Amino acid sequence: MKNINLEDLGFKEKLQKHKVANQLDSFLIGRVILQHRERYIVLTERGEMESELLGNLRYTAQSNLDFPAVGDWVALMEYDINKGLIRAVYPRESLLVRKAVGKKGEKQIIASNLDFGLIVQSLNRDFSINRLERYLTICNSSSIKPMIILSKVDLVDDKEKSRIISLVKERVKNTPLIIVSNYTGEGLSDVKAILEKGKTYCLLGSSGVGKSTLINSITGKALMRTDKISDSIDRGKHITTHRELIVLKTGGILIDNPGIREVGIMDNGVGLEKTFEKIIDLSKRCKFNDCNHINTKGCAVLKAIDSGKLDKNVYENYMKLEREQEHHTSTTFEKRQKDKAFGKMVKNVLKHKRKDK
Ligand SMILES: Nc1nc2c(ncn2[C@@H]2O[C@H](COP(=O)(O)OP(=O)(O)OP(=O)(O)O)[C@@H](O)[C@H]2O)c(=O)[nH]1
Ligand SMILES: [Mg+2]
Ligand SMILES: [Zn+2]
Repeated sequence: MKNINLEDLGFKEKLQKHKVANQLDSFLIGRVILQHRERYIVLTERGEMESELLGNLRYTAQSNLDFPAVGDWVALMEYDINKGLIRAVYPRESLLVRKAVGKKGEKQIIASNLDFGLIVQSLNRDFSINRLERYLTICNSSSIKPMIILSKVDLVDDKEKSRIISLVKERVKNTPLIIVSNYTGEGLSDVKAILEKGKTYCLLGSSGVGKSTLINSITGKALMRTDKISDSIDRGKHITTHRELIVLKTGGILIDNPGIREVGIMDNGVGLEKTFEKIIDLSKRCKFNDCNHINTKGCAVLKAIDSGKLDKNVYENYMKLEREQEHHTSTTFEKRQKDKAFGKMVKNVLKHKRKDK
C-alpha cells in the first residue's frame, strides 16, 4: 500500500529548513501515526516503521511534552527492515494539550501539528454547550481552528435538532457547524468537503459520539474499530484505545482519539480570551481597574447581564473555566516553590514545638 508522499502527510517547508540547520540530513523524516507506550509507528516515504526512541532523546526529556506524540514529525534511522530509531522531534507547529487527569499542573498531549480540531458531540444525549465551550477554549489556546460536528441526527426529532442548532449559533460565533448522521449519510459530504489536502484534523469528543464511525463513513472502509453493541450498555467503556493518524486518499489527514472523559483546560489565557470575546470586551470597558466582575456595583460585565446583553450562563461558564485555568496554570513552578516553602515552615514550627516540650 504505502507509497506515501510527504506532502500528503502534511509536510511543510519549515521542516526542511530545520533539518538542514540541525544536521539531521542523514536521518529519514516521518510522522508519528500511532503510539503505544514507548513504541511508535512512524510513516515515512519508505513506509511504516515500528520505532523506538534513541537513548539521548529519552534521557534529555524533561517532561512528557518532550516525547514524541501522534502528529509529530521525527528524525529517525532505519536500523532494520521497517524498524526505526527516533533521534529527534521536529519543532511543533501546534500542540493540543489538556490537563493530565489527576495530575495537578501537568499537561497531557492530545496530538501535535494540527490545523483543525473537529469537536464532535452527539445530538441525542452527549450535547453540552458548556463542554463545547471548553473544547473551543483548548483549541483556541493552541491556535487550532475549531469546527463543530453534531452527530447522530437520526436519533433526534426536528424540534430538538433546531433547538440545539440555535443554541450553538447563539453562543458560538465564526465556527463552522456540520450536522451528520453516520446511519443516514446526512452531512457526510459536507464533512468531506471541508477536508483539505495536507491539513491535519483531530477528532475530539466524548466516548461513543461516533468519531471512529465517522472516519469509517468518510473513507468507506472499516479502518477504525467502533462499538458493535448498543451504546446504551456499558457507557464507561472506551472503544478506541489509542490515537491514530489516518491519511485520506482524497486528501486530508485525520487523527482519531479515544473519547475524552475530563476536558481539563490548561490555557495560557489566549483560549479563554478568544472563546469568550464578548466578556473580555465588556471587561475592558469596565470602569474599575481592579474589578473582579463578580460583585462590584456598576461593573460593566454585571450590567450587561442585567440588561440581557450578556447571557448569564455564558458568564457562569466563563467564570468556571477561568477559575479552573487559574488553579491549574498559575505557574506550577511557582506553586511548587510556595508549597516547598510552606512545607519548610510547617516542619520548623513542629521542631520548635517539640523543643518547647
Ligand atoms: N444512531 C446513530 N448511531 C451512531 C452514529 N454514529 C455512530 N453511531 C454508533 O455509536 C456507537 C459509538 O460509535 P464510535 O464511532 O465507536 O464512537 P467513538 O466516538 O469513536 O467512541 P470512542 O472510541 O470510545 O471515543 C456505535 O454503536 C455506533 O454504531 C450515528 O450517526 N447514528
Ligand atoms: Mg473511537
Ligand atoms: Zn467589572
